[in-house]
Amino acid sequence: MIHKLPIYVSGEIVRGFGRGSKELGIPTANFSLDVVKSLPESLQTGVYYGWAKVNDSEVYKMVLSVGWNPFYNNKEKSLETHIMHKFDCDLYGRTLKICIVGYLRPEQNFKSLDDLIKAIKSDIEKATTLLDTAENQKLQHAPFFSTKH
Ligand code: ADP
Ligand code: RBF
Ligand code: MG
Repeated sequence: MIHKLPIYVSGEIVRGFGRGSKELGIPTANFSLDVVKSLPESLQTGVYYGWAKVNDSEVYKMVLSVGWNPFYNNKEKSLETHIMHKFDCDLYGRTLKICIVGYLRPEQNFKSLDDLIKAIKSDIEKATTLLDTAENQKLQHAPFFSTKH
């Protein structure tokens, strides 16, 4: 069964393998394993889109990967958010709040790093458009983003 969306998740941004920015040119803010384990089991792995806020920033568009990154064959399940905003510094230790709005596709393996990057760029384009609908815009203003926790 597919979990009903939206889902709201909040937690500290921790260090991952550092591959997002270096290898892909697409940084992803990682949540700790505790946060990953607190997700409903019915939330299937895959690529999602939604809204994100770091500490007291604005609410930005985001894309999210949930799973084991088949291209890298990770041992631990991860929850990684790429925020569609250019930040001037790194965000480790800050609080990330996300609203998971919709599902895009399952996680896949790819023949090359270039194919993985192309797929993520296409996810970002789709998410950018999908988040402009009136229904999805409403979630950008959800009370979740204006409370402290
Ligand atoms: P890690 O493996 O430690 O998660 P990444 O290479 O994936 O490292 O880069 C993610 C880090 O880059 C984030 O934790 C954050 O500090 C920083 N960062 C800068 N801009 C963004 C952005 N637009 N979206 C997500 N993280 C960003
Ligand atoms: N990793 C995969 O192995 N397969 C995927 O299909 C995949 N899709 C992703 C989609 C998005 C929008 C993002 C942000 C990441 C995705 N990743 C995927 C994870 C990617 O491998 C990971 O972010 C980097 O390894 C850096 O940790
Ligand atoms: Mg990352």
